[in-house]
This record gives sequence, structure tokens and C-alpha cells, in this order.
Amino acid sequence: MEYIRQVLRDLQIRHPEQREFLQAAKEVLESLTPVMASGKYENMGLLERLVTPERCVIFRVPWTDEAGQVRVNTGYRVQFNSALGPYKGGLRFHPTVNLSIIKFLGFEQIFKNALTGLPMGGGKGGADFDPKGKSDREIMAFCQSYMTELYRHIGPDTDVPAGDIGVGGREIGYLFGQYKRLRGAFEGGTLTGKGLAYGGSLLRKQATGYGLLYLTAEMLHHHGHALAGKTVAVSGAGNVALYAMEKAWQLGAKPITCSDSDGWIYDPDGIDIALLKKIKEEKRQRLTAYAAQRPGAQYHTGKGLWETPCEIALPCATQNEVNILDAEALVKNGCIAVAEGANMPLTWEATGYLQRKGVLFCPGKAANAGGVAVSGLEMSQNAQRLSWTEAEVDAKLREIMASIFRNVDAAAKQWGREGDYVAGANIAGFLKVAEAMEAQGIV
Ligand code: NDP
Ligand code: 2IT
Repeated sequence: MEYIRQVLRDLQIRHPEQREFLQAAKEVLESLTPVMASGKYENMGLLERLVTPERCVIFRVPWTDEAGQVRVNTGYRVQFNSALGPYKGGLRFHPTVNLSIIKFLGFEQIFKNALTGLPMGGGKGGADFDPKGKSDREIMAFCQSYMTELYRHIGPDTDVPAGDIGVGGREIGYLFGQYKRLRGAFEGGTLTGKGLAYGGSLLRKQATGYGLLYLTAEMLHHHGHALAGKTVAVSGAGNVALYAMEKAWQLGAKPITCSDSDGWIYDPDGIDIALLKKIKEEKRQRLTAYAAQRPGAQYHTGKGLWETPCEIALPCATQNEVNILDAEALVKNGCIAVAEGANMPLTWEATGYLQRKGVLFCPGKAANAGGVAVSGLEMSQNAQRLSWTEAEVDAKLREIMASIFRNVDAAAKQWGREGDYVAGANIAGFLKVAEAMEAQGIV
């Protein structure tokens, strides 16, 4: 399709250094071929508008470390698309953060948020700050400085940030405190992932991992398999991975691996969630501490996790962590389903390989949408000044994940790509955003 090729070529020429963003744009646009046939989107420049953020804010974040030394990081907020609602998406604090990473995440978020069925546009932000090894006071100093610039760009009806890698409950607390102080008002709906004591939603912390398992169970069931009894390889040991493993156990499956950026754990008895929570959430230790306290668990440095035989693989750490060699190992060892807990954890080649080999594959924008969905529910509760019970939020999360799977499956069928959930998710998300953009005119 010439129009799609043209838009991708122009992007490549304008932003040759934005590798991750180009990868995400290519994956989405190439799967839109069937819906571009009418030619109407080309005339209205819809794809050109879609791949161009409405606004990118880049700013200096100065802070002082424990030694009294002033340090400077770069902060970002990309407000990508507001056709469906206020910009919505997390903040990532990690030394690898740059404009390409934030644009790829913001771009994915547009379609993910559309799939939830809730009124949220797409955005993402963060900083190249490394929270590892920092004291609580240093984290607070950084968060306060970051918010001192960001606060003028966000609000419950404009842009609503939340967590992502390196940003959890502690960071959201410090960010919210500074926002409230600068605004001079308690505007709960400006940030999600807040603590339960000050306007957070029950189950937001668990939502991405739990939602991933609800969707995986739906996908397996639809293809005649059960989740119960399956062996599950999980990567990462952060927010998404932890609660994916917890829900896997609850649904009768057995998670046997997890990882951090130094190495990975193989635990033949299944990962001990209580121990892992203590190590990661309470003590902020490395996975070597898990191996030291868990008889039978093996610790391996570096990569190699995907060589572990498993029936289901759930990559929950970071982008491009599963390459073609990993995908080949998964297929060789009998893996039947892969669902992305992280954003874009599979390379383009790895995704294509799994699909050709008949492995069930669900992309992150559908599989990990439970987190932002419960963020949307947190916004609703804040607007109502009410808190829903855990059972209410869980029932809504289950229904949202089931409906995402139904819509993605139906779109794939309708557009001649049955079983291709990459195409299904991209097309279903795109059509909703495109309809809203068309209705709102050339903006
Ligand atoms: P956390 O910071 O809680 O955990 C991240 C985990 O991934 C850690 O174990 C970390 O190891 C590992 N990791 C991070 N970067 C790298 C890297 N470059 N190489 C190897 N391992 C790495 O983040 P989350 O669990 O919140 O996020 C994980 C993924 O899920 C991300 O892709 C995020 O975008 C996505 N996601 C998160 C949602 C949420 O609600 N939090 C919602 C939807 C998607 P280490 O400690 O060594 O850095
Ligand atoms: O990638 C994601 O969907 C998130 N990090 C969660 C975003 C949110 O606003 O809850």
C-alpha cells in the first residue's frame, strides 16, 4: 500500500535516530493495509497526523544528591493524541529513556487506550534518571523537581500521568504531593496509581499483571486450551511481572522464571510470590537475594531465560527483550502462547516467527491494557469522589480484558486476518481513533 509506505519513508527520513518509535510505527501502520483501501484517510492526511505527536515537552530536571552535588537529568512528556480523551499514560524513569522511547510508548498508548473502551487519549513521559541505588530523599528531590516543570502541562481534563518502569507507588506519592502544592488544590484525577489512603483505586497495582492473565486465559480458552496446569515463563520482577505471577498461581498455572537486568531465576517448584514481594517491594533488593533464600531455585547471570521449557511465555520486563533466537527456542521447547506484559518486548522478527509457527500471540497494546484500564477506573472514582470495592474493580477489569479479546479477535476476522491479533489490535484501536479524528476536523 503506497500511502503507508510513503508515511513510513517520511518518518524514517525525519527521525532516522528514533529506532524504537520507527519500529512501533511500522508495526502498526503495516497492519492497517486492509482498512486503507478506501483512500479516504489519505486525503485527510490521517496517518501523517497520527504519527505526529500533538506536543512534546522536553525539560531540565536539576536535583541535589546526598553528597550535596547538583545533578541534571532530562524530563519528557509526549502528548501524542487527544482524539478520545485527555492524554493518558505512564512515566518511565530509566537511564535509557530518550525521545524515541517515549514516542514509541506514547504511540502504542493511543491504540491501547482506545481498546479499553474508556475515554482516554495517548501520552507518555519520563526521564533518563536512574532510581537504582538512590535514597528515598534523592527520589523525592528528583520527583519534586520533575513535577515543578510538569505540573503546568497536566490536569484531570488535559493529561493524566501514572507509573511505568521505575515509577511505582512511592514515586507517584512524591509527584502528587508536589503537584498539589503547586496547584494549591487537591486534584486527585491528575495522577493515577495513587496510594489507597489518598484517592488510589483498589487493584491498580495488580491490574496490569492480573489483566494480562485474564486476557491470556480468554485467548487460550478460545483456542481450546486451559490455563490451569500450564507452565509459565515470566520475565521481569517488577510491578507487572509480580502480579502476573500471582494471578497465574491463582488460576492454577505455575510461573517458573523471573528476571531483572542482571540475571534470571529458574525455580522448578514455582516462584514463591510472598518471598519475591518481600525482596522486590519491601527491600528493593536484587534477584540474587531470592536465590539465596529459596532452596532449589537457580540463579543465572545475563540472558537465557527463554531457553527454559514452558507452555506459555509472558515477557514483562522491557522492549525488545525477546529476539528471533529466543522465539526459536520457545517454539522448539513446545510453547503454545505468548502474551506481552511489557510494551513491545518482542522484536519484529520474533513476532513474525511465532505467528508463522502457529503460536498464539497477543501484543502488549491488548494484553497489558489492564493497567491503564484500572487507571481509567481510578479517574472515574476520583471524579465521583467515591471508592469502589475490590470485587467491583475486579469484575470491571475482567470484563474489559474479555471484551478487548473479543474485539481484537473479531477485527482480525472481519479484515481477513483471522487469528492475527497484531492486526486485530491495531485495526480495532485505529478505527476508533480515526473515527474520532475525522469527526473533530483537521486539528
Ligand atoms: P518495574 O520498574 O516495576 O519493573 C521493571 C522490571 O523489568 C525490573 O525487573 C527490571 O529490572 C526489568 N528491566 C527494566 N529495564 C530493563 C532492561 N533494559 N533490561 C532488562 N531488564 C529490565 O516496571 P513495570 O513492571 O511497571 O514495567 C514493565 C514493563 O511493563 C514495561 O515495558 C512497561 O512499559 C510495561 N507496562 C507497565 C504497566 C504498569 O502499569 N506498570 C502497564 C502496561 C505496561 P531491573 O530492576 O534490573 O531494572
Ligand atoms: O504502559 C502502560 O499502559 C502504563 N504504563 C500504564 C499507564 C497508565 O496510565 O496507567
